[in-house]
Amino acid sequence: MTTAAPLTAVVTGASSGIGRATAARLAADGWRVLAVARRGDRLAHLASQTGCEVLEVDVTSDESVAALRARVDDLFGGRLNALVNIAGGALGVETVAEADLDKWQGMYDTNVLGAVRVTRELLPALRASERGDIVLLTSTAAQAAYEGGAGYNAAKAGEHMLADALRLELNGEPIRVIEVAPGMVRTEEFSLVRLGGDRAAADAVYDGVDRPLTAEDCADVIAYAVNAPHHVVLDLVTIRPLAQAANHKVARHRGL
Ligand code: 8X3
Repeated sequence: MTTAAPLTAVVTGASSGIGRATAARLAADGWRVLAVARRGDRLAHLASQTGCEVLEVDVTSDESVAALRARVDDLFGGRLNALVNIAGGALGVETVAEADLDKWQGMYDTNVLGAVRVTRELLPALRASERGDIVLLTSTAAQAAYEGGAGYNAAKAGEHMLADALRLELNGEPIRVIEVAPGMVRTEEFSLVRLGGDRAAADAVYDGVDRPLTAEDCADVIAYAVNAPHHVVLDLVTIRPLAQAANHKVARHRGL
């Protein structure tokens, strides 16, 4: 009796939050996972805890992403079943009038160009597997603007359009394009990074909210999508905590 070879995945942004949780979850589900991010110390910890293979990769660098492709060729024989694009995030909450263009550039570079760069480089390996998935982690910020959000709204809306165009371009090929758009997720770093390391401001984002989503909640949805029979495509999944009806409509309980 032959045993089917494990499915293979690359997860970007795997040093923390949703990327880390997704890499760990897919490894626990029996996938061979190459978890990539910029921070080698965190990757080493992930590897020791989960058995994921790891590689330091900067999605904003052509050279670094070419090295990722070489590693996929070595490790997986050039056949990749899932590319999970998580690297990205938000920088700042300035209004358009106060826009910090370096932050806007940074968000475009990681969320949009980073995802394009990695996807373009790994598409041959996804094709070669004949059972490919491209997951793009966008956000509800791609669906509705909010004050102070324009830079992040624009970057995530750009990534959403990347997903939609790619799905059309790959129609007829055995590659699913899956967009997962979370609302309020409490992770160790998302708000802290966005708010420049201001811990009190980061904690206030979740103040009084009953159970914001966790990184593991999002990893569950991604795992469901990539483990589903391959003719079933969750092309866009929006996930919010029960307490959040829309970006601006969040039930908060204070002092109860
Ligand atoms: C996170 C959702 O509301 O902070 O991607 O933009 S929000």
